[in-house]
Amino acid sequence: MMKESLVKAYSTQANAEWYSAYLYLAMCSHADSLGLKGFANWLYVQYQEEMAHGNHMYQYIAERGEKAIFSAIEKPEKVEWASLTEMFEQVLEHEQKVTGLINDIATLSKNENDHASYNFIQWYVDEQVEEESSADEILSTLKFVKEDPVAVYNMDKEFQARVFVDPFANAK
Ligand code: OFO
Repeated sequence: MMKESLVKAYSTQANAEWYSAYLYLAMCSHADSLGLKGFANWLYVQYQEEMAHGNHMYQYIAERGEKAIFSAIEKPEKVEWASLTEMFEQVLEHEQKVTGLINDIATLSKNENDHASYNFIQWYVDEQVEEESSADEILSTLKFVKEDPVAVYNMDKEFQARVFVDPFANAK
């Protein structure tokens, strides 16, 4: 059993994770339309990770014997980006925003004296450090090379190797 405030907060966050997935899928589609298969692949893996984050949160609510609250998933605020730099600026900004949401949930879980939820959310706290760091690294590289075509080509090749690994595979 969970307090109502936590059921609401975790349901809202599951929705936010699924929205993140949707946003990255829109970015994937944009990269694909530019012929950047590696960037598209990187963003598709990002989409898969966000779906897993949302699903895992949903499963946690169910495991605690509660019913998740469902609401509409917003459409991505953008489907076109003027440059890769602009796109990755949005990735970083988005992840920073999500970090704030996760921190709020950690604080709420603690204030509600729900140690299981506080423990559960720590995985997401750590994940956000990694998410911000990888977005920042890509953004810095894009800025450094000023989107030089050869550098972008090499990045694109490198990003083709990224594969989705279900972070919760052992938890099922
Ligand atoms: Fe769910 O990790 Fe990004 O947002």
